[in-house]
Amino acid sequence: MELKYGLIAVPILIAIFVVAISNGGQFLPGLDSQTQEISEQVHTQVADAEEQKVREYTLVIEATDIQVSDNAIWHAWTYNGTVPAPTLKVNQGELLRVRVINNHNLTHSFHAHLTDYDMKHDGSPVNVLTGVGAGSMIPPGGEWTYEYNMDSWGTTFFHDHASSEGHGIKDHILQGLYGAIIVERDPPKTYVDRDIVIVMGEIGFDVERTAPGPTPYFIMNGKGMPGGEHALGQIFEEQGIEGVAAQFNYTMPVYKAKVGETVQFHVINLGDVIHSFHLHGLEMTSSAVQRGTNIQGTTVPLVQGTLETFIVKPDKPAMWLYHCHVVSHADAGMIGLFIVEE
Ligand SMILES: [Cu+2]
Repeated sequence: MELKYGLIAVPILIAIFVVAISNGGQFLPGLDSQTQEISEQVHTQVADAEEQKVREYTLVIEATDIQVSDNAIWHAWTYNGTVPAPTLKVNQGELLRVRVINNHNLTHSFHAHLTDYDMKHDGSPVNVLTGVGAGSMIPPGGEWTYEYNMDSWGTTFFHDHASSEGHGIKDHILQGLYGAIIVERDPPKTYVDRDIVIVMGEIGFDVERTAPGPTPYFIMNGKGMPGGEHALGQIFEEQGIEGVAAQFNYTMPVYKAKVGETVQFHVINLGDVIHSFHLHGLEMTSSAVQRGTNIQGTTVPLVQGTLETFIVKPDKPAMWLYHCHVVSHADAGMIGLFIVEE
């Protein structure tokens, strides 16, 4: 049976491709790449007679209901209403200042995997134990402003580092409190046309099932389609290409780029189990962990709390699948599409 499903999935993806080609090379027109906007403020401050640019963001922690499938609502906890949080972009040499307001009914924090900051901005339980920056573990209704010097460049991430009675740090993170930080190097990488952030993980504990059937568990950017490729094939059989398109950025993260662009993927595992990221059909050149080398076998291994950044240069129109190569996770929902248009 499993072989049969695999054989079905391939022709279906080819069928999607043919539909797209017959449409003038435009894959499902009207679909915009998914973006998460966040406003920022930039100004210059003078400290110790040295000028430094300050980049400021505000994040609000709040309960957010997310319809993750036709039969499930995730009562998530979010920074600014999305999972993952909006990506914070900052330049090497700047001061990153993040004001975090806690509008949720539990204590939370903002803990960034960065290296040049005062301990009072750690956002971990040690702040409470030592009394240094105890407020960085933010009680309900409170706020804290975290500051970091951006000495080095690259991609990293942040997450809640609090726990509460009945909910460990695992629950606090998987409920949705995480996001990426991209530190642009000085001078900037002007050759990158597009950044795509993908955070892999498992869904939090508070998912309400509203109808029978499987619900998403393994997710990328908060999205997962139980049944994976097989489920996608069934949707195509029953509802045609429109049914497939209806899943885009609903149960399946979908990103677009143009032929000839240089696209940088930032793939992060903030789950509690190992994930791996496999992108079909494109040479992946590492710009982080394996810097400068091609990623062998086009699969990135990601243990918990790690990331890889890589560059692809698509040279022809295509619809490429990407998925966790712990393939049971792909079956359970971890699939997505990278669409390259003329
Ligand atoms: Cu996985």
